[in-house]
Amino acid sequence: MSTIIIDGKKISQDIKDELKKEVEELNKKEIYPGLAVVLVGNNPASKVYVSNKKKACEYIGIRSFSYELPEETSEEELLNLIDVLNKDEKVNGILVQLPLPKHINEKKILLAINPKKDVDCFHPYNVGLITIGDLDGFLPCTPAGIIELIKRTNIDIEGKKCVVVGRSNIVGKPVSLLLLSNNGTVEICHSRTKNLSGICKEADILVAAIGKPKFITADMIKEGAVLIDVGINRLENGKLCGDIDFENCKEKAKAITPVPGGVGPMTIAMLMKNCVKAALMQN
Ligand code: BQF
Repeated sequence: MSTIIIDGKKISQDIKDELKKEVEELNKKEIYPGLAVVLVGNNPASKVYVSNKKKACEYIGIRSFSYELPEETSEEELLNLIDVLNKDEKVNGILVQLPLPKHINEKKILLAINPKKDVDCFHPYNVGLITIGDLDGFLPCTPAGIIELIKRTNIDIEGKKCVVVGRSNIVGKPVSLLLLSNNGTVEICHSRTKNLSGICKEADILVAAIGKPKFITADMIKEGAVLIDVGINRLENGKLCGDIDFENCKEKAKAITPVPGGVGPMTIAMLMKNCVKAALMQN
């Protein structure tokens, strides 16, 4: 059997086309979804991500309001902007691009965003809803994108042994919760895990969100495993590579996501989905 290369670019395009139609219908009812995109500083990767998000808004027909603030912006200034956006009825979703400059307390900023406009699903209230298994509100973008990739490839999660490598608040922890809500049996591994290799080798579904290029090698995976690569690492030659050694693992896997063009585009598509949901909830 040949390996399925999970085409995140194609699947995200399908989702964006579905959303485009939905927004056309909303427009007929005079509902115009709007997203505020806030970027502080000059992180080159953040600039690319923000540009990807604005382009997706434009494609779908979501209004985007862009705020590009200098690196020296104070925490108070940013909090003031969030306060204005929280009160602005044209703004259904507020996205503050992470990471923020070191002099700004990220936690304080995320707490200030109105949970009803928290399209990244980073506010503790929304994280709490995910934790108690209430998936009716916003879903965290990268984790939701991963679930969508798996489902749209017709892979069952129920009863499967899912191993998540990485425990970040943005990916590792929330994707574990979503896999659990989908009746997966979930094990979370991290830098202090003993026998990481042995645990990975038991996974039917392996999610790699470590941040180390080609960390997962063929000897660490089970024959026929589904491999989801969240890593975006830039190599010295300028090329992007994932946390999974793609060439080395792909023969052994049942399905695998590429980098780029796997999970990344899905993150954007699910953000757009949250924006449309925000507009619906607020109207
Ligand atoms: C692709 C992100 C780490 C930290 C903060 C498409 C994106 C990436 C890759 C993208 C990411 C990663 C985003 C591809 C947004 C995903 O073709 O493979 C899109 O724009 N992402 C972010 O906003 O913040 C991050 C990763």
